Order: sequence, then structure tokens, then C-alpha cells
Amino acid sequence: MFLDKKKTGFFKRIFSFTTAALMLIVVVVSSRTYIAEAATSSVSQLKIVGSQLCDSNGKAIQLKGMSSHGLQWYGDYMNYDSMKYLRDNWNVNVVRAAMYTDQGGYISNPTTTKAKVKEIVQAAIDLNMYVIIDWHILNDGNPNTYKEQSKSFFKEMATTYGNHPNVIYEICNEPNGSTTWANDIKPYAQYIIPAIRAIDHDNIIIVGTSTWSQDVDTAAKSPLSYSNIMYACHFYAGTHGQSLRDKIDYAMSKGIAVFVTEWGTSDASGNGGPYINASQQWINYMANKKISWVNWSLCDKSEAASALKPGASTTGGWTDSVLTTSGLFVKRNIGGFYK
Ligand code: DCB
Repeated sequence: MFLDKKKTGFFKRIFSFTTAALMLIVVVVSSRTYIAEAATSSVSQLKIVGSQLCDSNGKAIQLKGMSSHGLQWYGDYMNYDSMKYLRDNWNVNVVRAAMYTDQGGYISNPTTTKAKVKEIVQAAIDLNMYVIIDWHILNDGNPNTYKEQSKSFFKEMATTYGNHPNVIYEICNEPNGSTTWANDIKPYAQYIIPAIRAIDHDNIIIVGTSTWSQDVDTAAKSPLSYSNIMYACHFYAGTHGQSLRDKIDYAMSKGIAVFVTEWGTSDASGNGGPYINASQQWINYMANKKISWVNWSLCDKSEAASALKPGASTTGGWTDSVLTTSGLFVKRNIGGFYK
């Protein structure tokens, strides 16, 4: 009896020791898995080295992806499901939320427009993609027209999302008309950037340039003195060619970093073409220079630059037969496989 009790006690101790050891192993292994997952589940913190966009280790990185059309018209095409589809089937690693200011966008309809942007940013964070928050000025050719609204909008974005490396701020899509770098755009940038930087010290900020974001050469002669700044250059293959590439070469030789946050296979109206040979020349050029790019646009509007045919699903699953000539070309150049 006595012996039996002793024996039982011995086995109990062995058992509880083994249980404790096993539990410890489970805890250690699962926390390691968690740490490993956390490490891979976040995108790299981007930074600018010279004129090159780089990952956190200083290795050159080329982002490639799709822009929405105006969110007030075609916002339905940018959502968690469509973005996941683009990521998994087209190899897209960046999307752009084109939030028009005018034409029924943020200025006249801030609540729903901002909610859509937040939905897209959150989806990008959940999907480990980069997202460009685009303050899409266009008819309001001078970014100072709505500079107060812009400042409070970007302060809110930086406060809500600035700790996520996924977020890239594009503070003025396409200044145009009589707007100049020296008199208008640079002062605007000097007004908005410190407001963002007071909250978010490091995420990339992209600044538009004059003539619908084509004059990166002018900006390069008088650059901004903040860190992790890029300058937007936009092209439409049917309208812009070698002379615009020359401007980019010049800007990069001066040491500023260029991001093609919008380009189309069409002419500058968004329609006409698509100009596939001219687009291929641009794609090759950007690949050689490791210039990141975003194509205009992910929507089904009946115009040449659209990636999707009218009536295409808003949530992905697109077979090649629902892609336009432009969409198919862009998908293949991002690195998506044939379907
Ligand atoms: C840019 C704008 C973008 C515009 C495309 C194509 O404008 F950033 O918002 O998108 O390039 O023009 C178009 C849509 C149309 C829509 C129209 C108005 O594709 O469906 O109706 O916006 O909202 C540019 C770019 C370059 C030049 C001119 C414009 N350029 N522009 O070199 O002359 O006048 O809009």
C-alpha cells in the first residue's frame, strides 16, 4: 500500500514534469512561429537612397501595380477581394487610391470618399501591399486651392495609418495650368510635408510636378529638403515619349527619386489607342531604371486606358477574356501569369 502510494507519487511527478516540459515547448515553438509570421507578414519600410526607392536594407525595389479610376465613380473596383486577386494573380504589390478633390470627390463629399480610402488602406495593410493615398487634384490645377483640406486630410491619414510601412502619401496628383513649381507646388509641399512628418517620420511622400506631373526636371533643379521624398512623373504612351524620358534621366542624374504614380497605354485623355509599342518602350525603360509604376486604371469604363471590359466583376476573378487590350498588356508586364 505504502509502496504503491510512493510509486503513484513518483509517476505523478514524472507526468506533471513531462506535461510542463511539453507545454513549455509548445509555447516556445508557437511564439517563434508567431514572430516569424509577424516578420514576414509586414511589408518592408521603404526609404530613398540617392534617386532610388529601396527596401529597409537599402536594396533597390520596383513597385508595380494599379491605380483606381476616380473613387467617386469607380471606387467599387478597389476593395479587399479585387486587391487580393491583383496580388495573387497579377503580382501587384502596390495600389493607388485616386481620391479626386473636385468633380464630386473629397471636397464636395468628404465622408463617403474618405471612408472608401480608409477601406482601401486597411485592405492593403491586411494584404501586405503598399498603398498610395492620392490627393487627386486635376481641374483644380493649383494644389493650394484646397491646401487647408489637404493638410487636415493628410494629418488624419498619418495619425491613423502612419505607423504602417504600407502607406505612401501622394500630396498632389497633377498640378497644371499656370501653376509653377517655384511659386505654387514647392510652397504647397513645404506646407503639407511638415504636417505629415510631425506625425509620420519616415513613410514615402510623393510630390506632383507642373504640367500634369511631367516637369520632374524643374523640381530637380530646386528639390525639397526632407527625407524620403519622391517626385511624380506621369505619362500617357500615345502622347508622351522620349522627351519625357529625357526629363526623368535628367532628374535622376540630379539625385532626385521619381515614381510614375500614373501612366496609361492611351493618349493623355485616357482614351485613344492603346499604344502598345510605345507602352512597351516605357515599360522597358522603367524596368532598366527600376522606376516604380502604377497603371491608370482599374475600372470598366469604356475608354482605352481601362484594364477591364464593361461589366467586369468588381471583386477579381478576371479571365483574360474580360481584360481589355490594355489590361492584358499591363497584367503581363507586372508579371501576372496567363489565364
Ligand atoms: C490625368 C489625370 C487623370 C485622367 C488621366 C487621363 O490627366 F490624372 O485623372 O483620367 O490623366 O486623362 C481621366 C479619366 C477620364 C475622366 C477624366 C476627367 O481617364 O475617364 O473623364 O480623367 O476626370 C491628364 C494627364 C495628362 C494631360 C492631361 C490630363 N496632358 N488631363 O498631358 O495633357 O487633362 O486630364
